[in-house]
Amino acid sequence: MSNKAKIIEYLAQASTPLSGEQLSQQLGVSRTMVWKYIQLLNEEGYSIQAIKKKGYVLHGLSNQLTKENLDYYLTTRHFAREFTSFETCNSTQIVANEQLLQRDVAHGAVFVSEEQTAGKGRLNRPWSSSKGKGLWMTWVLKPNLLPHEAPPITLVVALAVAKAIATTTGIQVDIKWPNDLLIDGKKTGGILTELQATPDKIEAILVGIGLNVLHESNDFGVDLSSIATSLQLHCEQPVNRLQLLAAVASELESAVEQFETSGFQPFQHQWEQHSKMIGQEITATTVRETITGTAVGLNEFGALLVSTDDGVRTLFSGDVTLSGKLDSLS
Ligand code: BTX
Repeated sequence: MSNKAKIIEYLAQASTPLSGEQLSQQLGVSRTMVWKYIQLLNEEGYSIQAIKKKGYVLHGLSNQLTKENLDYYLTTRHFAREFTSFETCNSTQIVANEQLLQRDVAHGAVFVSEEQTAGKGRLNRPWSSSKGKGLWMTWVLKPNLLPHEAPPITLVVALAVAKAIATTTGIQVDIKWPNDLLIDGKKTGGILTELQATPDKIEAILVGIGLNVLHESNDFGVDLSSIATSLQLHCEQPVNRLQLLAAVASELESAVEQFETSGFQPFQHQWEQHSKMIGQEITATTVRETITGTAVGLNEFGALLVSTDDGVRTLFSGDVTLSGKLDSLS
């Protein structure tokens, strides 16, 4: 752990101000060095106040997406240990793909950007990724799976992200098949999974996760204001993006491990419980057709089962609209 990270840890644990003398003894560096570290931490976005004759007090943890800030929260063995962040990029999916072509990227590596200028959703739909407001991230997975076993990974990831959101903010998001995270019917997150494989082997799965975290209502443009929401709009406490990112890393690490060993079956029931769409009338649009019926559950491969007048249909991909709700939910 770096000296700066140690200072944050000592200050976060202290119930009274810590003097420069106390910190210099704990770290084994001079008081001038302690003062310099405090300046740097404040520049990085932490809020550390120096109270005369008493010492330093930590008021706020930084929301800046740096490796050092993340390390403070990270508990994983592998996930997010390889961490690359950008102030801006076109799309973290594109960046991750470029990196994979150039070097050996680790399983569980993550690429994060404060802003994306060409963020994308499924079928190349645009994904709005405003600066400093969200978590726009791509995880590189190299799981021990065969290509045909990979498709339910989107649902496994959705569940893991929902759990991370619940532990960090207390918000119970609703999961809409196959890749949306909703609060009160509005989208707060989306997942884009891109598989790189030969018929015999998965080279990598790029899991793009877009989470609207810190947006105020007027941060969404006209197109999105009626269909999108953010976590902060539903949480009374300030939401810390780094804490959320670390929680996502931790949930993803254990979920992917379990998926590799046991397949989708252990997630099936949990997923059905998390999703309000089961039992509802839906319209599903696939590249081939539009189907209307009742969503009755998932099968062991993560496909959606829809009861229609012609019997139960099995959907492997598509966009779902809950009947009576806006098209934009898809
Ligand atoms: P999707 O195709 O299910 O959703 C895209 C649709 O969602 C858009 O057509 C638009 O209606 C709506 N939308 C766009 N931006 C937002 C937003 N910020 N909040 C709510 N709704 C929105 C979902 O695709 C998958 C999104 C993955 C995004 C991540 S971010 C990191 C990574 N990099 C990248 O380029 N994409 C992924």
